[in-house]
Amino acid sequence: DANQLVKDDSSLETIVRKFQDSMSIGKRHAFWETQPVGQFKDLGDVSLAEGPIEPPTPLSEVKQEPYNLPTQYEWTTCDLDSEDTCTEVYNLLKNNYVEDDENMFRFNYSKEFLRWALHPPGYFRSWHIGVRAKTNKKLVAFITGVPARIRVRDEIVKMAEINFLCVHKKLRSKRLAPVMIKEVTRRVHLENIWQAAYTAGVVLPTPITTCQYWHRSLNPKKLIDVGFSRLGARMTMSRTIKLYKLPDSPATPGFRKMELRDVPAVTRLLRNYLSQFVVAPDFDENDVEHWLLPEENVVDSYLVESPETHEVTDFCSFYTLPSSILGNQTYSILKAAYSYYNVSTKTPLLQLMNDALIVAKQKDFDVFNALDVMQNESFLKELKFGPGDGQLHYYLYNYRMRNALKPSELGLVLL
Ligand code: MYA
Repeated sequence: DANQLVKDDSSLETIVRKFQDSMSIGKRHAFWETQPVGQFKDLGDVSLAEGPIEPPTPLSEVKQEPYNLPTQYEWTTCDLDSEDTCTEVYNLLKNNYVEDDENMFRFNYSKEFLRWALHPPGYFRSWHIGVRAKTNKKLVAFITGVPARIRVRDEIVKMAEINFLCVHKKLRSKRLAPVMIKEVTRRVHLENIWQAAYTAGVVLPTPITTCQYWHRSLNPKKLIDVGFSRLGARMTMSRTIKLYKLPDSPATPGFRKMELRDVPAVTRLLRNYLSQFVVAPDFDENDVEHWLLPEENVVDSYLVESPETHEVTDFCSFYTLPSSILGNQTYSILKAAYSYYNVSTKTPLLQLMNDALIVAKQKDFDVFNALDVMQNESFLKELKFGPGDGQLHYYLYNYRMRNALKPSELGLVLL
């Protein structure tokens, strides 16, 4: 391949990772073995029905007091509308959240992004949970949930989407994470919700599917300079730059930014599109307005409005998630766009996504990332995405799937 991504699926690494993942199936999980999740030992057991693992309990039987933390720590509910609290959360994540395997990059979610991600329609402030040190009140851990309706086959299930689990680097491996997970579970139960969806880079009991990240270089020189990718065999820098060059503006007539007035049409388009996947969100107009209406430096959405009929026929979107570059003299931030929801009915998906790459390049993103979910496989190779080394496992809590899904059967993107 011309521009090998170091975060890349070169075959030896893949073999090693697959081996490690297969070994983790036999690992003990002192916490997860106690939870209502699909267990590895049940894989392939056809006698187990699909659906909830445990029934709901009466709300009066849900534990009313928070779980106990080690005595030096206390619970806090984080109000992201408070500039100070939002800054504390931002800094905790900026310094302690997810890194790649080689510790070269760390997610750097912006404050605007965090507010957007945590304030969808019907959100509960009580699900934005922090832990502080009692002595100096420093925020040392975080976990969040937001409500969502997720369809699994033909059932619409009220769920919590769990995200931003983070324990300060100095407090790792002290079994704080299980307490945080139990506490968010308790607070979700108090709202009479009994299922959850989440993703993680680690293998836990038991993924409903395992997806792969693909990366499309927009600024190959910078990506190579910071070690995100490397020059392919028999490639020069100038040939590489030429390879990834894109037109200056989108090609599809009627391609434009989504506006508030488009919410009904986009909702119809998206609902119809998502109905083909086994697991997908059940978006209504309020959800679409929140999750897909463009917001500067958070989410971008474009659509194709037919110049003749003014019908909205196609839609594409991506969200903005920069990463800190750890230990580079020249660059400190990698600007990454992540493919979100895309729907094509008239414009071929390949052409639509090429236009998405063009606008992402115009907006100065360095790389465009996409998972192999939904119909993404149909454009990844042609549009010069390369496979990454990042695996993303999808999970459901208290909902058993009989079999794992293919990534292409999944219609859900979590942030
Ligand atoms: S995924 C992003 C997770 N965050 C990071 O990777 C940031 C960097 N890492 C950290 O901050 C820490 O390493 C974390 C673990 C906090 C991840 N999901 O306290 P420990 C299990 C679930 O000693 P630490 C995201 O945000 C691990 O297998 N479990 O470990 C979605 C072990 O259990 P077991 C995880 O390293 C989160 C136990 O924790 C994860 O200090 C979804 C060890 O605890 C993980 N990513 O802290 C959460 N990593 O012995 C589940 C480790 O059994 C939600 N563990 O193997 C479930 C649904 C809840 C709601 C239900 C409502 C009904």
